[in-house]
Amino acid sequence: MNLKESLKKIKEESESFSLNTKEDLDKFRLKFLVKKSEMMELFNIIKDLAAEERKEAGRILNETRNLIEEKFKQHQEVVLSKREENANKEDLSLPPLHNQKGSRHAISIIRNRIIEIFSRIGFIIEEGPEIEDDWHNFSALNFAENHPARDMQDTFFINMEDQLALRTHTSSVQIRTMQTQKPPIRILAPGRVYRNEAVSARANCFFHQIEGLYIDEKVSFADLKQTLYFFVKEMYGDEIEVRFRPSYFPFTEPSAEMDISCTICKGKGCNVCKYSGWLEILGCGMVHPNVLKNCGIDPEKYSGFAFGMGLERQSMLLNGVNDLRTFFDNDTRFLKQF
Ligand code: 2NM
Repeated sequence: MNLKESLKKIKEESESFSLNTKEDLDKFRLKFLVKKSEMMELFNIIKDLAAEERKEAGRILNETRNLIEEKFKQHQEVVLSKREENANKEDLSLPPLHNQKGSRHAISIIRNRIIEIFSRIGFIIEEGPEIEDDWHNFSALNFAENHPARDMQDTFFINMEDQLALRTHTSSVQIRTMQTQKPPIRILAPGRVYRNEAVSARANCFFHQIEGLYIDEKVSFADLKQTLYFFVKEMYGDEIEVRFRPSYFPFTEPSAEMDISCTICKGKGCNVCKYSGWLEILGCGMVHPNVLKNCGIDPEKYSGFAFGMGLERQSMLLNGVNDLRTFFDNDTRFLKQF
């Protein structure tokens, strides 16, 4: 086969060669462009040719090599720019990165914080069932037979025959504890409670409470005030101001509500405290003698105080959340802020 025919064959092969990937380019280069390739080996023929033939042979060799080189360069540019484009796209075939860390729920954080503060002064945790009977949820707590809270409108009953309902507060846990333990009693009852209410930014059909109870000989209202002072200073800071307002609960007498100076405006007046400078944060009082009696504790010998607070409300005040429903929408963009 003479040089012309060999070059023609190589030219045809190179023209039908598809050059779409990096691998194609590598194969092409090995076949036509490296020193030991079929194409380049042909240049060795020149030295064996007669002097008058060399010029023409060199010309057609160079012409073919240039054509092949040109094709290679053009396709290389296209393939490389395509690779760059793809490098900027996400590669869906790669294994996932395991960096989706969860976080503790805002309500758990506030509950743990409150428990930690009270545990420093000797309170321990008690828990009880979420489905309660009428006696533990209402009667033992000195609710009158016709009290409106016993109404279907306020309470989720699940069995009318046995008067079983979802607990409306965790006070039923305190009742169970007083029935089974002897004073001194110093407990916290954290848990979920249920109320048949229209859902809004400030009310939900379930929420979370922590209630506290302290029973011993000679426990006074001064003990209650000092304990709760300690709690709010630890919780909201030393500068916080406190006031008590008289209130009413069936299970305590006297009863009070505790306010703190507004955490947003520091008492100057803003729309969070409705321009009063104060925020209501918990209810409290001295345990009613009837409640002690109902649980087999002698009210002549023992007295005690109790208090209760909503966890959603505490978290809203501390973190500036303005709609309590967001705690349970389970939108991770909200949850991971805490
Ligand atoms: C509150 C406010 C005031 C309370 C009373 C009792 C019990 F069982 F000892 F009588 N437990 N919790 C209590 C008192 C709860 O929540 C706003």
